[in-house]
Amino acid sequence: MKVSEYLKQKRDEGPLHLSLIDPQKTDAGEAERIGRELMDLGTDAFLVGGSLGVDQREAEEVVKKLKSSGAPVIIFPGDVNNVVRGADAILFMSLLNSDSVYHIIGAQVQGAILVKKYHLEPLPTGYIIIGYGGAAGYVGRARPIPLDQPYIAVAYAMAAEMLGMKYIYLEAGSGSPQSVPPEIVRAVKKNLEEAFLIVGGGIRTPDAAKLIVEAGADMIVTGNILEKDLGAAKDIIRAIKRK
Ligand code: 1GP
Repeated sequence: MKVSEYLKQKRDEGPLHLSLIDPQKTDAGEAERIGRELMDLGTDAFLVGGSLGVDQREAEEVVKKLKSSGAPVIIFPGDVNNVVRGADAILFMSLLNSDSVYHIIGAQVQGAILVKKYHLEPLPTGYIIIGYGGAAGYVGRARPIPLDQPYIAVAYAMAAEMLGMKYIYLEAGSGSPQSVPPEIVRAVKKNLEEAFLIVGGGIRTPDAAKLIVEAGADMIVTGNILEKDLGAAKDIIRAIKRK
């Protein structure tokens, strides 16, 4: 089954949890262990990627180990060096609020040939950085949307969907002190037709995760917390699946 079909089916059942593994921080052995545990905890898919220092060979190993868990593995590229063999799909994304043409369309032009060559299913994604932004915001030369300006985020998300993007990713930045405010999630969701709404960055507690899915997120992404505390990840997954 295509990953896009799988995500659609899952969305009909309720909000999804995506586990982000950064190959620069987590080696293949650890990815295999964490991957198995996360599957038992009910995660729906794995994202693999990072903003800095991703080694292609290591990333390929991480992908391979996560694949053995049985859940779809989706590349979440910080740059072209994240496009590796063996994954099922890729968030083929444009960092819409970047000031750099490279992050809006340059890297995608570089990566498209590899995506085809490696038989990765492209999931067309508008990536929008909100507030803190973290490494993704810094490296991607983003002009992050202020937390008190939901309508700027809405306008970006609408433009992305009108351009044909099927996934809208609101990113607060990995390790952000504050996750994307539910008011922004709600305003964006209200103005989308069919696109999936993905929200990530700084989600560390079940309450924060619950507020974000109640505001309309179809999928939430957690990264940091998985490396620090799988117990917390379990509570987050439970909280959103109970909705
Ligand atoms: C970052 O949205 C993801 O791209 C996840 O962020 O590491 O803060 O969970 P955290």
